[in-house]
Amino acid sequence: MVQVTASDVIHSWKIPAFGVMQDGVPGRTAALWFRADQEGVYFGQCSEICGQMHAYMPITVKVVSEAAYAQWLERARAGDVQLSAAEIQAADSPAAIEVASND
Ligand SMILES: [Cu+2]
Repeated sequence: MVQVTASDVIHSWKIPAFGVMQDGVPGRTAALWFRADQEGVYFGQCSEICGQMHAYMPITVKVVSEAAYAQWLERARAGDVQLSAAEIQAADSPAAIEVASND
């Protein structure tokens, strides 16, 4: 489940590969859910013409295995929420990113 809100104007959180879109409204919290069947990096974009910086509001969802999530959660609880250099490099490498499609 994903909770969506905004702090300035109305935005719209959309990930086409998951078939979800939810407005983010200041002062309110909305929720949506989706089922991700494949690991990978999924991209979206704010889908509300929200202002001058609208074109610079990409959305990224990284779907990982339960084991990888548990490992990340353990590190986050210890205060290590920064990506390692290896993770950043892996994310920048086209071979390491499986971009999902709507197929
Ligand atoms: Cu926006």
